[in-house]
Amino acid sequence: MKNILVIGSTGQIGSELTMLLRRTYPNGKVVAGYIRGCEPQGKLLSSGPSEEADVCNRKQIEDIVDKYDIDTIYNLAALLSATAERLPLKAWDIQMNGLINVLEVAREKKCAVFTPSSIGSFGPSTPRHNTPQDTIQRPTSMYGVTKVATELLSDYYYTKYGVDTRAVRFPGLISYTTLPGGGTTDYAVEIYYAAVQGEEFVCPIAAGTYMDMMYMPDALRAAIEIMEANPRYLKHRNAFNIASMSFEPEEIAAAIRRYIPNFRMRYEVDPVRQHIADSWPDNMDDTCARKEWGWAPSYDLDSMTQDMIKNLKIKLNK
Ligand code: AKB
Repeated sequence: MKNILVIGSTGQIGSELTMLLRRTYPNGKVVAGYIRGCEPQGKLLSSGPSEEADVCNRKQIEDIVDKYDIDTIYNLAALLSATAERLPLKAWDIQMNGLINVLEVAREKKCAVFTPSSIGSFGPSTPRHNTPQDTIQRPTSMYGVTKVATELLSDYYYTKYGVDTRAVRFPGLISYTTLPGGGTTDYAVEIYYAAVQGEEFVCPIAAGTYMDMMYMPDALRAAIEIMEANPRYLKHRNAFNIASMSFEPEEIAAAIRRYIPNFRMRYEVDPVRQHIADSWPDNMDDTCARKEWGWAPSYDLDSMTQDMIKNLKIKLNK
């Protein structure tokens, strides 16, 4: 049995992860933590408990951990990369002061913690191709700064206090359930909505810009598998490179045209997002995740495209 608190349960990852955790641990309690203004709706609300859980409010987190006898915290509260460039101090507050709150509660109450890192934790001096697990991490965005610090602080709490912290470096995540918002990789979600609605897509990322991407079912599985992994085999903890596909805008557009032949795309490059994308790797090497806990993705660009289009047609009545 597991009792889990998901902080940020109504966001892009949280809305799906909370539901999957409830299915995976039917005898446990999976609490959907939310902030005011982002309350859970529909199945997320009706399928289990929910509580206001502002990551910046340590007492709130502590009370929920006590009330539900929580043993694992998924801390998904974060401003994504482009938003964090606009609101750097708010990003710092949520990502760093929030993380300290979670780690302190976890230390006192003996909880395991998953706080995701990202391809954003790398920077322009990182090797671009086959980016190794252990390498230079000198990001130039505020999002990246907070993600490297998240990795370091999470490892610190493990080595200093024995808090069971583990995580992955997520690529850009693609899903049809909840939109991301404020990320550099969001274009790879928005492009499918435009294609299914028969609209021309205006791409904010320049042709030729490769970034690691992943379909949400693989990302959710990774988030659960890393927390279930046998600690004896973990040489790393915060955080593992995980990869499944890397593409640039022309390649995803071509994948969509195999199913929607008249799909059109033009470019209006957003300088903020492009600057961030140019500082991130083209593709990561995930050998350590494969070796240490058996990570393997199931989706590639074509199978993801088929599934995205099929499900968006249902969702958007097309
Ligand atoms: C973003 O684009 O900011 C995120 C990420 C890759 O971490 N999707």
